[in-house]
Amino acid sequence: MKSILSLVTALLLSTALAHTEVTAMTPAENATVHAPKTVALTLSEPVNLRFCTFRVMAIPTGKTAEQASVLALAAKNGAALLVNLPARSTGMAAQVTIPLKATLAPGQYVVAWKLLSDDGHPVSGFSTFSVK
Ligand SMILES: [Cu+2]
Repeated sequence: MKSILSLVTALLLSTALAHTEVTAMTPAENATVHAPKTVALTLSEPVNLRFCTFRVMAIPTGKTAEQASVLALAAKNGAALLVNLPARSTGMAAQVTIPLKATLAPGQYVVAWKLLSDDGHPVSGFSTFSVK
């Protein structure tokens, strides 16, 4: 029984380790910056960009950052409410640069992502920054 438990634990740990994470980003989480031209993310391992979605959007009044991230990920590529330019990237990369529309207005923004991990599981997350 004990060995089965440790096997299960080992499997759970290896599953967790296989999930791709965002390890760094610019603007940094919760940073206040002058209108950036791009958002850059560093991932814990290369992912196939074809199966990943990256979105940047102003957080609508009355919405939390998490709610805004869900809206951003559900929006069509190139939708007017997004401030990132439409992307059709393919290939493997651990460094992702998201180009933004010209001169973001002051306010709070969410960066939302949905990645396909190496093990085939989707991983989504978000970060926020403010433009002064
Ligand atoms: Cu997984």
